[in-house]
Amino acid sequence: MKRFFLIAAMVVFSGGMSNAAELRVSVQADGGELVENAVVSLKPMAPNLKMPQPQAEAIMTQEDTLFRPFVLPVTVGTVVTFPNQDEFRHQVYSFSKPKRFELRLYGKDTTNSIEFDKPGVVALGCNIHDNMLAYIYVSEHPVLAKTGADGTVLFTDLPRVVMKCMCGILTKRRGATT
Ligand SMILES: [Cu+2]
Repeated sequence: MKRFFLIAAMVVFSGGMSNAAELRVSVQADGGELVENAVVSLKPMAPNLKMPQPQAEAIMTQEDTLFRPFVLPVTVGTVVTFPNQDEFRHQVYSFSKPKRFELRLYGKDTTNSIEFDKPGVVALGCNIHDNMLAYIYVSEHPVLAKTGADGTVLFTDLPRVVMKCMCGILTKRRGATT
């Protein structure tokens, strides 16, 4: 099994009167290759902090018989909409424990929204198109993001406190494209 390393390279405090900090996190596999789409979340180790507000809504699009994005990081309580940009219909479902659901067959004219109210990883599929696969990563922490193609993620406007940094790696099983 492949091992992954989390490199937090590290806190840069903004100058002047600001109390905000920046944190750049890099995720690498043990061969040194940079890992895209790793979800990095931060948990502040101090109580009663004013943290950046998590997003209340997010979008998981169906387009060209794919989900976009492949990995969607959200905080618990986020409502995700599932717009269909294709000329044909999809039937999206998940059997994952944090959110089991199935949307009825729908086309462009229907707006589906689901609240993700428990933490964990929700794998998405489509009953019509077997190759469709994506993940919604539901975190209890308000600060989270995924790595880009360069394997890094940059957090800004963080409070200047010690934070625990966690990472989830999601891989492309079932031969999804892109
Ligand atoms: Cu589909």
